[in-house]
Amino acid sequence: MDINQIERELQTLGETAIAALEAAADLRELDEWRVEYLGKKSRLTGISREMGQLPPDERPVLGERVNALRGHLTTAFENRARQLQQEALARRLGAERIDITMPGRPHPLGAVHPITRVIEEIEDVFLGMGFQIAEGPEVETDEYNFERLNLPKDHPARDMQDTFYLTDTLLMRTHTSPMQVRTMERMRPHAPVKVIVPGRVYRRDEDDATHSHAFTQIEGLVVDRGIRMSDLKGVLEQFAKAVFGPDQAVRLRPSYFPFTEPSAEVDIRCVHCGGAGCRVCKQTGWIEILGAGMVHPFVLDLAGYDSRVFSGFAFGMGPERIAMLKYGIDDIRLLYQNDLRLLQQFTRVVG
Ligand code: 2NM
Repeated sequence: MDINQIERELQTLGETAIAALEAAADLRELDEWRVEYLGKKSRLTGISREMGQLPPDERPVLGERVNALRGHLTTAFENRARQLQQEALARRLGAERIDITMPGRPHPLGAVHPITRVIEEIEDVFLGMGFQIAEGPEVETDEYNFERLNLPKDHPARDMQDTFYLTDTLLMRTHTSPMQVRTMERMRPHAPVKVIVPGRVYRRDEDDATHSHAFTQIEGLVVDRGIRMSDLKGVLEQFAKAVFGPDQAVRLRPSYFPFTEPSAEVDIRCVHCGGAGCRVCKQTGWIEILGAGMVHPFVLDLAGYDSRVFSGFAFGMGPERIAMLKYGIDDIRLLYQNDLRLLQQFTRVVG
């Protein structure tokens, strides 16, 4: 082996290696290249070993050539490696690119049912006036649904409410008043009561545009020393203004309920014409939305409050009716059919 021959081989080796490096298409092929041209079994390493057989004065010259080529190939390898890594990254970024101008995927949002919405709004109003909220069983006893509310078995008012009986003594509650009796019993004999009771009630009505056999009620009850009918009117006025607008007014008309005395029907200004008179209010300018009255002394006594010391007022309303007035719904059945065309109008906007 003479030095000229080796120098020629180094020359060819360099050219071949650089060409092969250019041809390496990915990081795996690049690694194979490194093993072949710079590894322990590479020709370059082989030449380094063979140099030992050359005459001593020729070794430094050739050693320098070999080192120069190794340095050159190493630099070229590193450059190619960087280039391939950048290409791989660019390919990945290209494949993963997100088009931020695309419209977002629709994310369907549930709607709050108009009855629930009205209940929650009314609850907020009464919570703001210091009321508590109580809920109770839909299956009630004859005792709590009727007897304790001054509706004995032979009372004609009991026919007013056609009842779903489950047994002789168990029934589906026809109003939420039994829960108010239960609340009084828990607070007696002298704690003040200030509570509203929302919930489902049941009556054997034929379903039509304004009646349902299952509907919702919110009843309110305040019991304390010195409660007067003007307190009732003030509370209902606050309620009417909060739910139907600050210009609202309430009007009480005499009525009859077995559990209140005196009793009243409560009107607000017509939400449709504002009081001028229209089809909705039958030209009266007023719309009935509540029943109310001073709790009958007999009901107070039965619940354990001394009616000579305590007095109270109570009222009841139908969230369905209020939802229909607020949202212009003219058939109560629309509130129970869960037709998306109605429900989607009550989607809450978030954000
Ligand atoms: C109404 C109308 C008038 C009422 C009475 C009571 C109780 F339990 F205190 F006796 N609760 N609710 C009442 C009074 C309900 O709904 C139209």
